[in-house]
Order: sequence, then structure tokens, then C-alpha cells
Amino acid sequence: MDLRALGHSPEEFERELLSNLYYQRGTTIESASRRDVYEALAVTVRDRLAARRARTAAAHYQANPRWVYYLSAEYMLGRQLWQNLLYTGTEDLARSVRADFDEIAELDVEPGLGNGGLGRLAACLLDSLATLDVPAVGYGIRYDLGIFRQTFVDGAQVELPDDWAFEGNPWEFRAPDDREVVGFYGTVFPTDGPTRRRRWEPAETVLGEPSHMLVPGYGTATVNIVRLWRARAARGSFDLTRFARGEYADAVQEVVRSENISKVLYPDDSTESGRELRLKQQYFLVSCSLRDIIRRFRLRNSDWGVFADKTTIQLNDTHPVLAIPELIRILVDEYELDWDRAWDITRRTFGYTCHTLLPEALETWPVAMLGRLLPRHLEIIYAINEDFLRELEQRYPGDADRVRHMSLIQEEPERRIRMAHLAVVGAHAVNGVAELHSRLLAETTLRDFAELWPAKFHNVTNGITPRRFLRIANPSLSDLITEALGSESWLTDLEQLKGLEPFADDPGFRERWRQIKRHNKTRLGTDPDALTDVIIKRFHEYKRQMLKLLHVITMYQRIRDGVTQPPRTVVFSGKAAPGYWAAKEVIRLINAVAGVVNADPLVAPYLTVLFPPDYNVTLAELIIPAADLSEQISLAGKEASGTGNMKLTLNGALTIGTLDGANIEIRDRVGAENFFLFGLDAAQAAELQHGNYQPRGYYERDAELHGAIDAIATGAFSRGDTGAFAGLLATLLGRDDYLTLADYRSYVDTQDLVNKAWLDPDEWSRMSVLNTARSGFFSADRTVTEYCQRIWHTDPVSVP
Ligand code: 26W
Repeated sequence: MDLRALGHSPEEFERELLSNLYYQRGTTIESASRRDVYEALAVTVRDRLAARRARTAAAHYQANPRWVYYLSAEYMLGRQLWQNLLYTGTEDLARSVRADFDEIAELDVEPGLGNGGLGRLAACLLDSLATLDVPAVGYGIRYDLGIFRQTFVDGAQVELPDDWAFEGNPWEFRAPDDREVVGFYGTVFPTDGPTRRRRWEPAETVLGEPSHMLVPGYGTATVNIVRLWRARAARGSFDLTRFARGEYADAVQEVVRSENISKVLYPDDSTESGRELRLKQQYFLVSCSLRDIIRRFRLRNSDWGVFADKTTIQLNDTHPVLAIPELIRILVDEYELDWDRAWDITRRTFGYTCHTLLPEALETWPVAMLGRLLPRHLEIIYAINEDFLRELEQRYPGDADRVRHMSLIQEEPERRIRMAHLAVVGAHAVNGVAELHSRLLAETTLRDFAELWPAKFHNVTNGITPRRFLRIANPSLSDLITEALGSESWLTDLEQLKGLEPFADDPGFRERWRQIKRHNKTRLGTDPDALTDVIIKRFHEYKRQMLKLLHVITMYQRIRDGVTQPPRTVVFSGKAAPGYWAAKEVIRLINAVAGVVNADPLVAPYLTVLFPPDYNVTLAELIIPAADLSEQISLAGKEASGTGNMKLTLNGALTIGTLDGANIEIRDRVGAENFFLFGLDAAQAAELQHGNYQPRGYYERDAELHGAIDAIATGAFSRGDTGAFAGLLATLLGRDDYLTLADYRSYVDTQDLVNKAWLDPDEWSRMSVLNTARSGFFSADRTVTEYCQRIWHTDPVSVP
């Protein structure tokens, strides 16, 4: 039932745009600012999605289906305008009515509500869920301040607050009627019910107010939503008496305290902050979301017995794992189900995806802190652990060690809750995000659990949406692919890219392929003739941006020694967690080296180093189509999957990488001959790491490595200041936890193979076409299909 027929002609589109200028912005075309036009355009496009959303909601209500609920503390949604223009087929219409369309589109802001891989994966999976017509809702937090803006001062990273919605956000709908009340602190009282039923009286409450953004499917009518919660102070929290007494700060203290909960995203992507506010954020997210899920369930169902049949909740890492004790609390304390029934429903409802292998990234919370903030949840976790340990004692009588290892409670040195253990015990399915990662999880980090419950452990290799990362980011290459394949259906069936294989042998096609890559380099502002070598991801020692830098210095020294090479542009981009000293030192050193290299006329024809600041989804969409070489050089066994590797392969970049994460599956599918492999594999790396690895030995034995490190040490990149990077060099020569020096020689030699290959542009393009042609597997549609078949057991619902 379309309330208002939305036309498809330029005239009708312009009429809608004008009426939105009048009625939404209260202005006329003559006096409208560029922002007025942007907002009116956004509403014009949004209306079309809203119409489809209405039909989707009606169809879903009708179908009373099994729902997928994705709980994530982070979403990297990217800019919405281009996506929504593509998904409503109104791009040309918009372009036809506004000559300054591109300038207007620049006003579209990216909601940076995430740190990196985990947050962007969540967005790709939501896009595929809608495209596959799966009824789903993403739940998250609407942080007022997203991931910090990165600028450089004297080459050092400086963080600035990201007030992304300062000008408002035309893509969201507030839903104040669906506010929820969330409690903290307080006391737990016994009840006269069964022993495990209690009554919790929070000492503090805050309101959770949702706003949702539309998540359209591509090539289908389905429009799902992502619901983001913001904290609001309860009405009347402003203390007038104190205000009257001039105690202004105290007067608003309550308001500030409440609204602080969704104020800012924690910028850590691998080490836990341990901050109580972070724990408050996690509970705020799960409490609001579970209440909303239960409200939606009870709209169509009254029997708790079918809750787990109608509801599957995926936990995006351990950040939302408090949802497990929270569901128990609601079922037992509020709906008075008995414990065992509530536990059975809970286990059948939750799935848990682990995104890391780094011990420091596995969250644990102090028992004391959790007991203070969430006293009832601590009790429930104790009860879950009590039953679990009893099961272990029966299964492994007398094996105290195993019991201590597997317990939800870490006893030494401080009593802490192991959130990953809670997730595994409370979920019916656990998965890693690439084959190697899932295998290492089952063989190391979660080995005891995998031995106890082998059927619970799965692998679902990550994926990316080809809509944003090829069709939107690289329209010229998409057009060539569509022309070659004869239709755009590859966009929803990426394996069809296989049809490009024969074109790899077509010189004319290869030439057009090369021209498009050149065009994308010009668009990026880099030299179209140069090999564009990119390493774009968060800064972390295990991702080894330092190894790329040592190669840059080696190339620099070789060129200065008269050894020429094909021109190369090295592009670094990425943020470091503000508290991560070593990562920030690497950023500072890269900018120092870039300053010297780019200023050296001898070197300029052969090597340029760029470091565009403030890496995010929008910058990725600009850099990825221009890349020739994709750097995936993490220490084997450390990168859970990687998704940038998939985006670059899809856009025809060749990968130089280790046997780590999804690199392995990329190499298996594109062919070892179309991939530049180097370095230790995971087993060799683990052995060396646990053996007595002497990084200094590699420095002494390898002249080029020696030369590169000495250049840093002698101040070649710091105006002779030998101490400038002494700390960083000390860790590299002293510890080198991620075996950067051990892999240096293999890496540099493989880079020489890259240079050789680049000298034959035709052969390079052939390999590039084959990389794209064989990357169909890495579509998030395949990933979501696997989750639906193996973990969520959901079926699509078609929307008329
Ligand atoms: C507690 C702080 C914290 C915050 C975020 C710890 C860990 C995280 C994330 C799990 C880190 C993350 O983004 N992991 C990345 O997830 C991607 C999606 O699965 C993978 O492709 C990357 O390999 C993995 O590093």
C-alpha cells in the first residue's frame, strides 16, 4: 500500500525534491543552501526506502518468521547517500536534477561507530541479510562521538572528537515510544519463589532511546533496520534546586552521568580498556536490545517455548555477552520461568563469533566491578558456573587443572569473569572467522571447550559486500565487468565473476582493465604509472606495518646506491588506539621517513610514500580501486581473518602476504601463481616465538636489514636526532614479539619478485583479472548464507 506514488521520471523526482525543500527545510530553491539541498535530497531518497520498509514490516509481521538479531558494540556503516541512491535506482535521477550533485554528495557524513574489521563486518553482514531477504535487526549503540578523527602534528597522531551528527543525520528515524529503562547498581533480594529467583532493585536507572537506520537489500524489496540506542536521562533529572543555588554542574550532573553512557566509542581494537563505563555501555546495549527483542516476540507469540524457534541472537565477539545472563534474569526473575527452562531457551538462542586470537583482546571483567554494577548478573554467572563445573567434574573426575582452566571465573591474580568462556558455555554455536582462525581457536585458545563440545564449533569465513566495495567504490570497473558478463546479476551472485577468466587472456580486455586502474589512481591523486602498494588497516604490531616500513627504507637505500626499480607509490593509512604507544611510534616514524624520501630528488622518480590521515570506510572506497599490490603481512596465526584483503582482491590487486587468516583461502582460490607468498607459517612462527628467538641475530646477519635499522638509529629520518626512535628500535631489536626481523629477508626477496612481475604489465593484468574473477567466495552473501544454513537456521521471507 504505497501512500504516495514516488515517480521515476526526472520531473517527478525534481518535484519531490522541491517539495521536500519546501516542507522539510522550509526554504525555496532560490534561497536553499547546499545543506538544504542535501537534506532534501536525502529525504527524497529515504522516502523510497521508507515505502519499502513499510511493506517489509508488514510482510514480516504477517510471516511471524524466525528472526536474526545481530548484537554488536560497533558498526562501520559508511556513507549512506550513494548506497541508497544505488539501492533505489535514483542515482541518475539525482544527478540529472542537480549539476552540483557531487558537491552536495560531499555533505554526506560517515557514521564512524566502530574501530575496524569487526564493525565493518557487521555492516557487510546486515547488507547481505537484507539482500537475501532474511528478517533481521542489527542492534548497536548510537555513540554521540564515533571513532576519533586522526590528524598529524609533526608526524604524530593526534586524536580529535568525531562529532559525526553535529549537523544532524537525515538517515535515521528516532523511535521515542520504544524507550527502555536500564538499571545499574542496587541490591538483590530473595523471593519466595524457587531459590534461583531473585528480585533486583537497581539504584540507578537510565533511559535507552532507539533510533534506527534503514538497511536496504540490493535488487530486492526488503528493507531491514539497524537499531541504535542512545542513553537519555530520565525525565526531570535536571536538579532545579541545585541550579537555583548556583550549583550548575551538580544540577546537570545526573543528566550528564546518564547520557555519558552512549557519549563516545572506545577506540581500542585489541586491548580491553577495563573501564567501568565500557561495561556500562555493554550492559546498556544488551538490556535495551533484549527488551526490544522480547517486546517484538510477544507481539506475535505468547508461548516462551517457541522463543528460541523464533529468535536467534548472534553475539559479535564478547562485547555483548552479558546478553546471556540478562536473558536468564528476565526469564527467571520477571517472567518467572524456572531456571532449567530459561537456561535451555537461552542456550538455544545465542550464537557467538570470536574475532581475535590475541590473549589481550579476550575480555575479562573484575568480579568486584561486575558485582557492584550488576549484582544480579554476577549471581547468575556464578549459578551458570556452578552447573558448568559440576558437569566438568562428572566428565573429567579429579581433573582440577582442567576445571580451573575452563571456569568462567579466573581466580588468580585477581578474580575476573572470562567473557569468552561465558559466551561458549551460554551459546549453542561458536565460530571463528576464517579456516585457520577457527582451527587455532579449537586447538589453542578454546581447546578444552572444543574437546568437550566439538559439535558447537564452526568456521564461517568472513565476507564483504560487493555492492559497496566494487559497484559503488569502483563504478568504471563494475561497468566493464557487467559489459563482459552481459548483466549485473554478478552483484547478487558473485561467483559469476568466474565468467571473467577467459577475458584474462584477451589483450584488449586487459588493456581496458589497466586503463581503469590508472583512472582510479588519478582519482586518488597518485602517479598512474607507478605500482600502487597499499597497507590500509588499524595499526597494530601483529599487522607489521613496521615490516613494510623497513622495506621502504631498504628500497630508499638501494635507489640511493644506484639500484633503480619500477616506480612505486607506497600508501600507508590507518589509526592507532590512543593509548597504544608502539603503534603511535610506528606512525610517527612512517611520516618521518616519508618526509625524507619524498623530498629526495634522487629517489622521487622511483619511490613515493603517502600517509593519508583519518582512514575510514570512505577513504577505503577511494584507495582500494587504485591499488595494485595488497599488503597482508601480519605474523601468521595472528590476524583472525582480515577483510581488507578480500576488498583489494575483488578490485584486482595482487596480494603479498603470509599464510594467515583469510589470506590462505584467497591464495587457494585465486591460485598460488597469482599470489606473492612469503614468511613463516603459523606453526613455524609459534615455534620460533616459543623458542629463544634472538631478533638481534637477524639484524647482524642481514646487511640490508642492518642498514635500514641503522639509518633510523643514526637519525637519518629525524634530522640527526639519534634518540628520536630509540624506544621503538629497542623493542624491535630486544623483543620483536611479532618476528618482523625474522620475516624481513623472505619479504624483501618476494618484493623483488613483485617488481619483476610488474615489469610485464600484460602478465600483471592477467593475474589481476584472475584475482577478481576468483574472489566470488568472499561475498558476504556467501558468508550470511553459511550462517543461515549452519548456525541461524533461518529462511528468507519475500516482500511483495
Ligand atoms: C576489548 C577491546 C577490543 C575491541 C575490538 C578487542 C577486540 C576487538 C575486535 C574483535 C577487533 C577486531 O576488529 N577484530 C578483527 O575482526 C575482523 C572481522 O572478523 C577480522 O577480519 C580481523 O582479522 C580481526 O582483527
